[in-house]
Amino acid sequence: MIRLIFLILVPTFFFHSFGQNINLKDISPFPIGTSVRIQPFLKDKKLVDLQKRHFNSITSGNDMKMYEIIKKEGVYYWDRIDTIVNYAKTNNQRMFGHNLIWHFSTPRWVRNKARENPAWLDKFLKEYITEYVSRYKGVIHGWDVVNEAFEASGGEYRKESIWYEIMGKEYIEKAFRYAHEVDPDAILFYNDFNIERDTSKLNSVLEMVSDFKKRGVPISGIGFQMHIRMDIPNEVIAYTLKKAADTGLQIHLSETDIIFNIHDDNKGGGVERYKELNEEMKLAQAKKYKDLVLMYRSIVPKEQQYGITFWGFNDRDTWIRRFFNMNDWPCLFDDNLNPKPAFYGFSQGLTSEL
Ligand code: 9MR
Repeated sequence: MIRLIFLILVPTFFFHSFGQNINLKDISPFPIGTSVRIQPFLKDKKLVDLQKRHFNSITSGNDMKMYEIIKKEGVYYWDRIDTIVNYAKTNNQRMFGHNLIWHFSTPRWVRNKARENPAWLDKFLKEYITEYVSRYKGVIHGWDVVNEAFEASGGEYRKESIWYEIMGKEYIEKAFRYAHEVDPDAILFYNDFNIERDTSKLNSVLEMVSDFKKRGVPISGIGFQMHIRMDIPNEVIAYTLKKAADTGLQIHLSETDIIFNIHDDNKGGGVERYKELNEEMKLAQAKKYKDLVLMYRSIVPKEQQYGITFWGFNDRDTWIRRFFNMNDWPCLFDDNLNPKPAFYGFSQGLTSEL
């Protein structure tokens, strides 16, 4: 018992005393980002203050997806993007674009029209990307050009995608080429989940990347979403990061969070192994966050460190609870917007000597 109290209290005290005056962005050697849903976000002063204090890169969690932008043919809704872009400019933050093409956010009208008139889809792809990327040329620093083009596991191209169904895998390279034509300076990413743990999936992504590089398809980065669980081994993460970094491309941890419970990646719904978060779990999570940053810093060469972005930064608003209908505590800040040991672990990972 005494040993347990010691094990918990000492590191907790250490984490807290270490971190009283930390601003993440000021101690980080690379940009630190978070996603936000701009409307509820701007209404919450405490959230905005925290975001400004700790982050210098911002991603939209939802508002920049195709189904939000082109709800009807020919009608673009830019208002929310303009709001988030203004926020980024005013607060001197890097604006990251998530995402141009994703099967999941392709609106129904696009899917229907593509099935009626398959030749139209490529024209639409070009028109949509050209319109969107040119509007924010020089403003949006980098884009997730294509998101999740591979199956959840195993490494096959994702079949249930209107893009693949009609255009085959060529839609991916076309999307990169169209985006690059309009904004040659934008950093263009392929973004996916589970590539930090599923080596078959990662290998397929890397095969695609190497083919792109050989043929001059303008890809500049790989986004590891990095939605991880406590039990994903560090060795596997280190191995996959190294393989990806060996391409020489930018590496973005684009949607980072660390959960305790498990969920099915193919559909909603989770398995709640843990109903409550205890001190021991908090410290284990702090260590995992620390390990993750240390791996990023030591494995990915400095000039390829595009940054670490969190998919939301507090447990109260995390997408995990809504999306999988389960409880969890994946973020750096808790339900009351106070920093968790995870925050201090992450900070230590940013600053400790390698
Ligand atoms: O967190 C996002 C959630 O609010 C949206 O409802 C959902 C569908 O658009 O997308 C979630 O974000 C996903 C991201 O865009 C791509 N990678 C997985 C993220 C979590 O599902």
